[in-house]
Amino acid sequence: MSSFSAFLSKYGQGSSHEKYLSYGTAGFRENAVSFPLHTVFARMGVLAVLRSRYLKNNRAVGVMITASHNPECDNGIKLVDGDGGMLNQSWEPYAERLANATDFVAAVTELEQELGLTTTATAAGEGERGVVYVGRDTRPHSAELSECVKEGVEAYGGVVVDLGQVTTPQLHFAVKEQDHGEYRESRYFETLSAGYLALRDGAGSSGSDCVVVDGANGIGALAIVRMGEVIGRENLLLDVRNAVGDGPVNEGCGAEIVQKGQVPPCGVDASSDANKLLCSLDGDADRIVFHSFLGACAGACVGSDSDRAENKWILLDGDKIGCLMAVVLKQELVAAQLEGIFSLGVVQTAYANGASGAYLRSQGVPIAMAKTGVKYLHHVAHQFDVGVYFEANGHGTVLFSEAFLAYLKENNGRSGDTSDRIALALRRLDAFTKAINQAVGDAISDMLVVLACLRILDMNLLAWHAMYTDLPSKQLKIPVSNKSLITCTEDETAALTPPSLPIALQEAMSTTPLGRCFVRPSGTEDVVRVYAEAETQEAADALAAAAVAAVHTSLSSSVEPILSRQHTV
Ligand code: 16G
Ligand code: MG
Repeated sequence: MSSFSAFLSKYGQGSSHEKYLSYGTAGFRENAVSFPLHTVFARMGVLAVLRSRYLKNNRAVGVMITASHNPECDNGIKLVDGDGGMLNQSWEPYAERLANATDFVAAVTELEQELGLTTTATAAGEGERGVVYVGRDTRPHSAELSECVKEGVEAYGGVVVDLGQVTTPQLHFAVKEQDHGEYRESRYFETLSAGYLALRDGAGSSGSDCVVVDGANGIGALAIVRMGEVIGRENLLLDVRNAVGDGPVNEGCGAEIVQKGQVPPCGVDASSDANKLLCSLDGDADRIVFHSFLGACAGACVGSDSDRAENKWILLDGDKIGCLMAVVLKQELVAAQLEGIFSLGVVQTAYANGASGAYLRSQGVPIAMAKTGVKYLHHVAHQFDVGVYFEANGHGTVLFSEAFLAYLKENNGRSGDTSDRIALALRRLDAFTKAINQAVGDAISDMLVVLACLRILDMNLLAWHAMYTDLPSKQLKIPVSNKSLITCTEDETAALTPPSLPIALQEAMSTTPLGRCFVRPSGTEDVVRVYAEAETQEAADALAAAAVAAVHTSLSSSVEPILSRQHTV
């Protein structure tokens, strides 16, 4: 589409929907069948051009078409900022304004003026036009919706770089790496695979790492096969289940149901897959959890004989991944004699199992807390030179400070007075920075780093699982009409309102051994989420039930005055 007026006649000036769309934790997300997403997506193309033009040197930004772990009927949009991270939060209201505008031209003009972008993009010279990288997942409606975004970009004078079907982290990586020149799809695979091979180099046994991958019937299954080819079967043996076309995205499989539901995905088998390392990605491959069926085993085992006889299923979630990476990073920082010079810390959310926090403290690793949502953890992780962040649901990565990266660049490979162990530690730390996707949490990158970390520690999956034992936990959601009545402290560990709620929750916890619970309004659905953990599963279930009751009671008492006022009018 060449002109802005043609764009307007196609998509209209006014709002295409009645519901006010909010920019949730990770962008807009709706049912793609019943909600008119086309106009919203086209408008986000315009917003992306504005963002790129606003950034220095016309830095490219990204737009990803995906509804992540949601059912296949949903779709959504995630905006990637010029540094490869998530859209700067100060721009989220602008995205909402354009998505919901009843007079789109007026809204764009107003925004241009507010941002000081007085020349309209269509009249801007070459090099000032704004560049937008567009990626999409494998959902059936994603290709069409990505065309809408591209039309918005081009109609507003921007330049599209179409990445086609990519994982969300591939798009983040491409935007982050744009300084290296023109977009080259293979750069992602080359960088991560080289990092992984360097990280495992010289560690323990040789031979292939073996892993069964649940690709959630989505884009991750395609990208991971490609990564496996680049790495080579002599190093990595992948057995991909739930590939594209095996079923609807995320249906019966993928990280969401595995972690939240604490059940294995379809496509794996308790007896024929026993003792294998299994992992599940989500629909856009920006998170991962590991799992396994315990079976009869020859060497050291965890779990009782009866657990193994029953092929008991175990889950290694984001907390376990974060702990594993933190342990390796701490070990190598100590070996490189850098402990105390560069800081290391782990960022968790209220969902982190209490046992993982206790384990990290026992290892002398500081913990910082953040609100749920990648953008919040990412921000907090920057306070460390080596900042590991993971949500229990499997979103996470490691960030390294500029000072730390500069130190590695200067010292890695330096010979002379460096002992072998110092040199090895520097090599490993350097390889870690390449194998991990520092733009955003990345299921494929995280999987490679986990495999290399297990090698470095000479640990099998059972020893990893035995690092600490999770406290039994329970998660529930309560559909509510006004979730905003529930408010929490900044790190979401305690409720603030309605006023009776924190008191009731505190009371329930005080009578539960090792009991901890919290409630929070979801950032992605119209529900209040409940988390409870305790010494036993029964106690965790009971605590969760008590928290649900406390939410209902506090909400009904908080709406009572309004109802009674209405009655008296
Ligand atoms: C989004 C977030 C995830 C968070 C989840 C919480 C990103 C990329 N994803 O999926 O980090 O855990 O929302 O959802 O930021 P909730 O607010 O509905 O519980
Ligand atoms: Mg996702």
